[in-house]
Amino acid sequence: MIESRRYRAANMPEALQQIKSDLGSDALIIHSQPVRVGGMFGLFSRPAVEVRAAAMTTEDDLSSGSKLRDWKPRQLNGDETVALPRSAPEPRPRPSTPMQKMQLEQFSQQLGEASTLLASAYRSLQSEGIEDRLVQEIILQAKASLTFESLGRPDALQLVLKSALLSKLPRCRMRLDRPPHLIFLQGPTGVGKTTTAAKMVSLFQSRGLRPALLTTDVFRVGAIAQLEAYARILDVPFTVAYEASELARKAESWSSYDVVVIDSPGMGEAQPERLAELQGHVQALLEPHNILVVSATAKTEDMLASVETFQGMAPIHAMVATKLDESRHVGGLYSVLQATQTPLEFSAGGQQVPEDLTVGGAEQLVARILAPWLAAMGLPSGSAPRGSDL
Ligand SMILES: Nc1nc2c(ncn2[C@@H]2O[C@H](COP(=O)(O)OP(=O)(O)OP(=O)(O)O)[C@@H](O)[C@H]2O)c(=O)[nH]1
Ligand SMILES: [Mg+2]
Repeated sequence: MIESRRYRAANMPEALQQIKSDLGSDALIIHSQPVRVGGMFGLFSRPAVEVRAAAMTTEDDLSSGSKLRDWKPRQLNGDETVALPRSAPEPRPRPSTPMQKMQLEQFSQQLGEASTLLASAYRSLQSEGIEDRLVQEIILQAKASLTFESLGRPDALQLVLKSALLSKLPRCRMRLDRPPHLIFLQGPTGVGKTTTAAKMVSLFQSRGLRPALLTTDVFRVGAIAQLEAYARILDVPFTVAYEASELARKAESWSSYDVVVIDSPGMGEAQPERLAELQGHVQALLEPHNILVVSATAKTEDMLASVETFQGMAPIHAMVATKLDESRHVGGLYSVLQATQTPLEFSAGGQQVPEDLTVGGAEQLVARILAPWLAAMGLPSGSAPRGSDL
């Protein structure tokens, strides 16, 4: 006959000593788990260990004054019960049929394959530069979407990973045929604001809209001439505003245009006067759509710092990511979009005006993030555009 009992002790050696003296040295440990004892409302409790042990006994053992029959709960340190009263015998599991055994084996094999796949995806997303906590969330979300049949299938995991990645980014609401009237491009120096302004104007033209170009960059040598040259090539009106009231007046005088794209000088934390001026410009305008331009080649912390700096001046409604053609990993950009919950409204993947600009770009971003993992799995990368594909 098998006897099983539960013991609770301060630590494992103490529990083993109890078991040995109660059940003898042939006793088997069936299960052990750390527990907490004492305390109030879950606070100040002490760690302990709970162990279930079993041993073979004979009727003789029970009748002839064996250790088992004499067994009683014992106290440790005067107040802690170290061994629990004898519990009811464990219900015996019904023997499995051959079919059930086969199903169990298949299931555990599928589970094993699924965890290997999930671990490889985890590593890949990490090395693409996605922040650790976010990778964990994405992998868990993808895992929860897998069905029994799809466990262990890389093609199925690809789909759920893609939708988990996309679900964490806010939706792009930019419509090329119905853009906001005033689009105000802002951002650090050299990220591609002026080039993007020209590309945008060209995109709006291609949809039959009447756009106009305006700049507040009166600081950088050659800035006015740069945008003026684009305006001439694209054949759109162009003007410069030197201060807030002039900006407001000129923007208003262009109310008959479908969309006015406003360029601004590059700036950052180190130029508080320019930032204050930018704030004045935003406040002077009637409902400008503020877009932060970031370079995908920048470090994650720098992109986050930019969002913080510009958001401190005026609300940021969306982002444009530039230089996607030059960035090897885009997980940092993904993490920033996710952390700040800012929609990606345009993506630029090259210097060509107007070719290298597309609306949105979250899908392409996700495709690029997944591309190395898909390649490792031997799956076609679908749409993993780079450079001028964007
Ligand atoms: N490779 C690549 N280069 C780009 C992209 N967008 C802009 N550039 C280049 O980046 C450089 C700077 O672009 P600008 O548009 O002048 O940048 P900016 O933000 O207006 O710069 P400042 O006005 O000085 O702050 C130029 O050489 C552009 O051709 C892009 O998507 N990919
Ligand atoms: Mg510029």
